[in-house]
Amino acid sequence: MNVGTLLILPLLLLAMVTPLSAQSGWRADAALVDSLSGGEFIYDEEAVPEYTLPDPLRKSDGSRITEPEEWEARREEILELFRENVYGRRPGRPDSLWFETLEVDRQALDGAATLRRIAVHSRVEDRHHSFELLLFLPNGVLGRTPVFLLLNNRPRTNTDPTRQERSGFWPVEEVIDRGFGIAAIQNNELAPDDSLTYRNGVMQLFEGVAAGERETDAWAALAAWGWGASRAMDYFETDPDVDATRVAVLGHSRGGKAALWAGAEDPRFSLVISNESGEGGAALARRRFGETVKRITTSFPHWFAPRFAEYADRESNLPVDQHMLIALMAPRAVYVASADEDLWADPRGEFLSLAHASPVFALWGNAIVREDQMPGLEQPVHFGRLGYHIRRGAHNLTPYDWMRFLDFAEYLWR
Ligand code: GTR
Repeated sequence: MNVGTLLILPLLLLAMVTPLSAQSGWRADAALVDSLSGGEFIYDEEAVPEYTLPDPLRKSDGSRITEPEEWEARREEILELFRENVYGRRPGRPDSLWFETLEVDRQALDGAATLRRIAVHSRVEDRHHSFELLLFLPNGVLGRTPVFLLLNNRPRTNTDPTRQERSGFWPVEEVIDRGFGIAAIQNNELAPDDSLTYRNGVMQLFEGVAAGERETDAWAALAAWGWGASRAMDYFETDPDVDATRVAVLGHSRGGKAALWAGAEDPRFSLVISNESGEGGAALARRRFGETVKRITTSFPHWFAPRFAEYADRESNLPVDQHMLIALMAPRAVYVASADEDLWADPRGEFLSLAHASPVFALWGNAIVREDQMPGLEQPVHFGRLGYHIRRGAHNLTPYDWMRFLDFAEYLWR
């Protein structure tokens, strides 16, 4: 960028203020945008290229579906496109799967909850894999309890079952207080988050010791983390205290991308929550705002099927965009959350995905979400089975976000 452009940028941003704020309750903060826009990445609405999104309701034969009964076949087409081009193909349940109770503490949180630590074991041929599932359920509840399952992409100290360390990333006490169960798995136990070692987890269970080139549609870390979520769901279905028909899967950032793909691959999750998942998650790739396909497949090649990297700088050639990932959840429920300083994740692109997924949910009578309905800061909205908020502050998963997810679940389920 030359000096002239740099000088003119703040003026351009000022000019943007009126039309954009009239259009939506939120716009990128001008000062922040100004400080970020010197590099190769797009941080201002004016620079977003024109794009046309693929229509989630138009089948590959060119016809357009209008009835809920037609969705399943179209959904299968979209799922295949995402497997082939973005996340890869993950295996199903292993030959043998069993659960071992490592600990039960009926007096956790001073008697307010029961803690279970479960080892989830899998065997394929002579290979074995296991990972741990943490679950707190409120005590004194009649009947089964809905559960929020976090795919933890942060260090294990964020999900400390002893509660000596408390983190807003997994606010057990607050969630139990509101009568919900809360669970977590550690992504690293399924696939280490590292491009050299990511195959040393559950991929080894299915493939043996990793060797050689990967297929263009091979599964990768995001799919492996989501596979773990499905095995956790297998456990929930066996636990008489859990309401397996009301399990929400959620994650933050890379964990949010994995949660969305987990919900797409496994329709048993009745609520799917993305917190600031950005590129490869809720944000529309064609906007090229903040992180891009090129950047993410260069920094994190181990998250996606190898084919995805071929769309670097060619986003408009993708047969899908991320609104179709959200649409795969229909007619279940989806909540998307953004943060105003997290421009790397493209808050507006995350909201627009939800809006452009809404015509699919409308097959069941859900409201259509319009582009101009993006709410202002900390004004959560529930559009039927779709929910959204944008929080003040930086890239993180906080108790504020959790409480809004619980509000949405109460509105859906109570
Ligand atoms: C970033 C990455 C994002 C997001 C984030 C995170 O470095 O570019 O896509 O996933 O990490 O997981 O916090």
